[in-house]
Amino acid sequence: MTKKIQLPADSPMTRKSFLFGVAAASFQIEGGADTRLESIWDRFCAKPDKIADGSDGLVACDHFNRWEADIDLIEQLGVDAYRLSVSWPRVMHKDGTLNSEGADFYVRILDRLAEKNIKAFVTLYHWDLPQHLEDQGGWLNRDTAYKFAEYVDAITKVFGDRVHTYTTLNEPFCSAYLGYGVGVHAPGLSGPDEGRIAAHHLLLGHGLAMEVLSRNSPDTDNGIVFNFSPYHPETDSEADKIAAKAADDLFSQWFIQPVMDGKYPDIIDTMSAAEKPVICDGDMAIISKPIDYIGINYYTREIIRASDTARFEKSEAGPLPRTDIGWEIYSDGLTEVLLDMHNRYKLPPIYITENGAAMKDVITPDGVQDHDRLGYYQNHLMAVHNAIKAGVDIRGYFAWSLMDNFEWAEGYAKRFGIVYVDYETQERTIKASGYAYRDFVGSRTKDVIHHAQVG
Ligand code: IFM
Repeated sequence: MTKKIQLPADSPMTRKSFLFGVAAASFQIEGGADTRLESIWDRFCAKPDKIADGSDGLVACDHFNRWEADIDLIEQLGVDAYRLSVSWPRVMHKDGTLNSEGADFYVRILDRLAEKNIKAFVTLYHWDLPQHLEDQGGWLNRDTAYKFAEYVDAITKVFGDRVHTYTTLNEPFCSAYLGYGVGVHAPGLSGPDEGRIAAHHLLLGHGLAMEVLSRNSPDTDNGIVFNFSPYHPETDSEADKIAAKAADDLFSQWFIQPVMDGKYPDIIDTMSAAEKPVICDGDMAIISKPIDYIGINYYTREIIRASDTARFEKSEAGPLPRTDIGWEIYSDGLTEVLLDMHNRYKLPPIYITENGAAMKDVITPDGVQDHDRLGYYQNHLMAVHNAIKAGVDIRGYFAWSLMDNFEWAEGYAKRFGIVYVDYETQERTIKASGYAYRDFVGSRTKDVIHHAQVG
C-alpha cells in the first residue's frame, strides 16, 4: 500500500523551483449564493433529475464564510500556490458595472494569500455564467464573448498586482460541449452543432480577455486551461483508428489549435456550413494572441470506436481499474498527451492545472484513509516526471482538489478532495493523500547551484 509520494531524486519535481499547488473553483466550494446573482448552475440544479443527488451549490463547502480557515488549511499543506476561480455573478451587476462588495471578497482572499506567500492562480471563468446572460443566449450568443472581456477588464483593474497567474477559461470543452452539445452540464442545452458554436464564442472570449490582460496585467502570466485525454481506438481496425483521430480532432485539437496556430483542425473542411461555427474576419487572430503558459487538466483516457451514425462513439472497453466516478485510471496517458501536444505545437511553458481522482474514502479513528487516491497521485506525478525527462517544459502541478466539493452533475457524492469535508458540520479533515502531498511538497530541496571551485 502506497503511504507516501516519491519521485526519483534527480527529478526536477523534487526541487523547490517546480511549483506545487491545490485547486478549487467558485461554484464548487463557495456557497454564499444569496450574495451574488443567479448563475446558470443555480438554474440547472433547480431542474429535476439534473444532479445525481438532487443537490445544488447554494451552500457547498461554505467557503464564502470559511475562507480564512481554508487559507490556513492551504498553508498547512505547505503548497506554493492556490488555484481559485472568480464567480462572475458575484463580482458584476446585471447592468455590467462592478459589484465592489463581491470583488472585495476576492481581494481579501488575494491579500491573505500574499501574506502567507502563497501564489494566486486566478481563473476568470470556471463555468458559472450569470443566468441573465444565458437568458440572452449565453455562449451561443457572440455578444457573451464581449461581455466576458468587459467583466475581465473590470475585475483585473481591481485585483491590481495581487495575482501571479491568470487563466481566461477553464476547460472550454466542458462549457461548450457538455453545456450546449449534450446538455449534461448547465445550461443543459443540446444540439448537433451547438457545442461548436459555443466553443467558438468561448475561444473568442479567451482572445478578447487576453487583449484586456495584456493591457491591465502585463506582468502576470496569462493563459488558458484545457482538459485533454488520449483517444485510443478500441481495435486496430482502420475504422476505429479514423474514429479515434476524429475524437481527438474534435475534442482536443479543436480547442488548442485555434489558440496555438490560429486555425481549426482540418476536419473542419469535411463539415457542412451548418456544422461549422460562424467565424468572422479577424476572429482567429484574436483567438491566437500569444499566451504565457498553457494549463493542462488530466484525468483519464477515452476508448473510441467507429459508429454507423456519427463520426465516432465512446466505448466502455478500457480494461484498467476505475475511480469512483467510473473513469479508467491510466497514468501513462498523461505523459502521452503532454508529449503529443509538445510535438504538435510550439507550446509555452505548461502547468498541470488539475489532476486527481474521485475515490471512496475510508473514515477510521486514525483519520481519512484514501490510499487509492494516494496511489493515483504517485503514478500521475511519475507520469509528469517522465514527460519532463522526455523534454516537455512543465513548471508546476496542482492537485484537484483542495477539498471535496460540488462535483457538478454528480453532486456531492463523488469526492475529489485531498481534504475531507463533512457537509453536515463543514468540518475539514486532511486525508492520507493530503498528508502525503504535504510531505512530498515539503521535502523538495533548493535547486542545486554549481559554485565555481575556489582555490
Ligand atoms: O471538478 C471538475 C473541475 O471543476 C473541472 N475539471 C474536472 C474536475 C473533476 O471532474
